[in-house]
Amino acid sequence: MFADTLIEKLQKSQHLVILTGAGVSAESGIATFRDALTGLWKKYDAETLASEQGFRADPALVWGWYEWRRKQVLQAKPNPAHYAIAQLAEQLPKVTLMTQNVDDLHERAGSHNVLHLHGSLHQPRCLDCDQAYDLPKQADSKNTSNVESRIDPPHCYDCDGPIRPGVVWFGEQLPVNVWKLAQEACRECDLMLVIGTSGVVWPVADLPNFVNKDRGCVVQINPNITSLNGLASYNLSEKAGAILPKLYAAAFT
Ligand code: BV8
Ligand code: ZN
Repeated sequence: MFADTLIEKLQKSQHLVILTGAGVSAESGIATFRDALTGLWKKYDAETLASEQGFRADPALVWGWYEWRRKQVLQAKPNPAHYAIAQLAEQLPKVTLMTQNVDDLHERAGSHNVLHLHGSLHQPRCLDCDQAYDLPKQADSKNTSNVESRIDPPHCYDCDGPIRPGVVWFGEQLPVNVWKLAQEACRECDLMLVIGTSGVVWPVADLPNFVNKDRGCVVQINPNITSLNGLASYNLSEKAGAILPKLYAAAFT
């Protein structure tokens, strides 16, 4: 099933980087970013809704979309891919897990210190003063139906500004410290697994290029071809939830 060289590299890794995208949560029933544009939102494109301009233009439309997505996440469970990733971190001396996903499924599968390159659905904050806002654990009751709907965002306790999702929108800079840590980890690692990302969004799409060509090796896990296929030394064209437990078993049991 796997090349001996790949298994050996995984077993001997002194610093493994794992970069995940929406594909790792797909088998938990979380729509990937582009698929998430259904219903009320299907006539919009992701870059419009996932932007400050989009939010300012229609806060209820954008907040409703994020509440719908947050409800999906609250009802979802980690899948075997998330658990296999958490197990790898227990087996190896150093694993840096970085994700483009705004869900908390890695954490709920037992992963720690996850670098959220594009923020999180669970850290909303004030658009005007940046003050954090505590969302109720369950998604907005008005949005219990399956029909996607507009929801007026709550307002800041301090300045009454509108509360925005705690994600990195298009046109926004990634969290500076998280980005720095991600670049450093990719430069230093001896092996990088890139799992379930289309590699179209920058600057994250550039991270595999930071891996040292002599010392490092990039492995892609994605049932589809992406822009990374040329760069990766191994392309495992399988679903993450199916192949990661097998890869873990081949290397560590
Ligand atoms: C910035 C949070 C500057 C929000 C997200 C032209 C060229 C280059 C760059 C640009 C350009 N025009 C504009 C830009 C910049 C822009 C960009 O990259 N645009 C793209 C569309 C071209 N980038 C930005 O704006 C970034 N910021 O550049 O700031 C700056 C600098 C300094 C100071 C100020 C400003 C910010 C980008 C972050 C955007 N936020 N998410 C939210 O979630 O709502 S990005 C969002 O889309 C996701 O996080 C994800 O990263 C990305 C893609 O989403 P998906 O396609 O759903 O997911 P993914 O890519 O992960 O693909 C799914 C994959 O899974 C597929 O390949 C599929 O085959 C695979 N799969 C499916 N099932 C499975 C599977 N794999 C394994 N197993 C399975 N079962
Ligand atoms: Zn405020």
